[in-house]
Amino acid sequence: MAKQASQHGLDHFQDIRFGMFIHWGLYSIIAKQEWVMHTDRIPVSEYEKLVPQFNPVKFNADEWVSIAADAGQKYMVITSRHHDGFSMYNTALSDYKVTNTPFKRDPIQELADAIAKRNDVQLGFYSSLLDWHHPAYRFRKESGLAWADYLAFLHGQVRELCTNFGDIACVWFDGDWPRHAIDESNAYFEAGGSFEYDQLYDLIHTLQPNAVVINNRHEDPLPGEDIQGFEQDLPGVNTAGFNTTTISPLPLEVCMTINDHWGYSAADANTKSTRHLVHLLVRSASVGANYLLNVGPTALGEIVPTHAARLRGVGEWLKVNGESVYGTRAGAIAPTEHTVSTRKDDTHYLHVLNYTSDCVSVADMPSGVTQARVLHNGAPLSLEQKDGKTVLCIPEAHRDAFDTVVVLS
Ligand code: FHN
Repeated sequence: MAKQASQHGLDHFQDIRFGMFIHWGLYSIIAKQEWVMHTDRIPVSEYEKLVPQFNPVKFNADEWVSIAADAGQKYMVITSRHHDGFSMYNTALSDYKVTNTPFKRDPIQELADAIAKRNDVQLGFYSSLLDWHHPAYRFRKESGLAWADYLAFLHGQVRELCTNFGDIACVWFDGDWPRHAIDESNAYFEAGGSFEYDQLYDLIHTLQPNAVVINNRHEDPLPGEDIQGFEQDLPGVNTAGFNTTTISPLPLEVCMTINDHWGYSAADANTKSTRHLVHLLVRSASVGANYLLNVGPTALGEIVPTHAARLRGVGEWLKVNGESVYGTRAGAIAPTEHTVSTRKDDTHYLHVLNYTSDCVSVADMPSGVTQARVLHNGAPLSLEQKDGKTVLCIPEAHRDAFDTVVVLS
């Protein structure tokens, strides 16, 4: 039987609820998102010309970690290597890496060091299963290499990620999508191989027993995966067009972009409002899912100021209302268009997201609830029974602009 993360790791991952996703790499220079090598059909030899241009002189690991911490994000998942095959840390397994750019520094090591100075954020790694650059992935005929060489590289990098940076939160795989393979991702089918997930996952669970494994396959989870992930949609919803609507009993995670792209895209000004981000966070929490919210830093190494400001806005809300998110599990009160709920044992948190009128009626109030108060100021609210429902009226003075949390106990 495949190993899983420790129970402590699984519980902890669910307790922390909110993370920062970071897509950062050579593609940030072109500023047309992380798939630009594929969408613009850039040959490897041309794309490699970005290497001597990468010099993110404004990168400051302490600042990135403090933005995440201010936002209330408890983990950061950064692209150690995206589909373009460029490693963003000083891997011993490739020369195609950040330390061979004019920047010379290892930003992931710097993030790990910045995180080690504090105790409120953890590091996790995105690792791409497909690789548009590695000679053993797409270019076996030309290079004379075998699929086994690619596996040795992939597994070797995962070993590095699990040994070089202290305790990590997760390893987050991407690039194996059985239901919609692209040309380049077919390379491993052609090789007749597999990613040898059993060994890969066992490696992680042995080296980092508390780290969780997520594989963004848009499919039911495989043995050894600890979390089921959903991309750009809440669990069970499929507006993005590639998510499975089947929800497994595993803990869940929703990943989303703060605008419309993962990697930096200069033309994308469609940043989600702080209010909407709070709603997506609590809607995720209400169905038992973490919310991993992506930013795509610039080629100079900055988190876009508007993105940082929106994140900090979420953090302001969490400073007062965090009790209704961290350490909670899926709510017992069914969600409606305007309300969702989270739960910690016998305490229920009703999140009032929109006011169509002054009062909210709850059809399925959990038995035993006799008291209600507003979380941010402690104001008591009365619970009235009407037509078989519990009605709560929230005076305007007690409302929060994003989400008024009512504690029901
Ligand atoms: O192809 C990637 C994409 O670039 C990005 O990394 C997202 C993040 O979930 N995952 C893939 C698409 O499913």
